[in-house]
Amino acid sequence: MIDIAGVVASVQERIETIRDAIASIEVMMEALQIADDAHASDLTMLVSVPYRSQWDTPAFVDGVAVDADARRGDCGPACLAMVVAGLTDYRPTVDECGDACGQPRSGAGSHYTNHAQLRKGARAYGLTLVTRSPYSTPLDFALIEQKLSEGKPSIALIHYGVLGDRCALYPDIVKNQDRYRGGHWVLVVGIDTDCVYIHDPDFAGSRRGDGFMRRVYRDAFDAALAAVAPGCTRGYQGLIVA
Ligand SMILES: [Ca+2]
Repeated sequence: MIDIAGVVASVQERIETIRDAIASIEVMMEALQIADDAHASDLTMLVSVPYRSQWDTPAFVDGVAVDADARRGDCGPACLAMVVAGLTDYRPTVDECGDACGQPRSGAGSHYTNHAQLRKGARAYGLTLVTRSPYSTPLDFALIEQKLSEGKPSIALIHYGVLGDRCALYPDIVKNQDRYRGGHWVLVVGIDTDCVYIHDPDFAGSRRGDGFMRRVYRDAFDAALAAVAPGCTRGYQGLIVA
């Protein structure tokens, strides 16, 4: 004899148990969604750009030739090489970008690049770089964020010594940066509520990887961007991709 009423009660009890379990999962999923939304509101913007070091010796990285042997002060051409690799089908070496910029390989002018040289170098690869400074429109967070939202990194001129003084993330190389008080071109590839992410070409050898998406607190980066490096007339300058 089957106790129909007993079986029905048992099934109903199990259904209630399953309903409770589903309700718990729904609550959990809702909590996860809230957490995800909160994270998304951090305004993280990143663009994917290959990294190049200004100290690269002739080699292949991910199947692409890299070489930055021709000059010492080639942080500018290194940033240009990254922009070109990120936004075009060209994969020039840093040395080739230096040549395109018209930067001498030795003697006077071989230790730095200026705005006009970087604009000239970009044109060789079909890109238009536009100078930004307080004389027109300063290169600030608002402009950097706008360009990142367009999928374009920006080349910023920072006072490297100021950044070194305030960077808490790489204390073992702060002294190296402190000794360098000049201007330095870096590529801004991302930003969020706390930090700016830069491809800093001044990383070599075993530390090369640390130059990739180097995370710098916003206030530290802002101070380095605002500071007037020797040889520069104003802070907040750099180049954006048109
Ligand atoms: Ca070099």
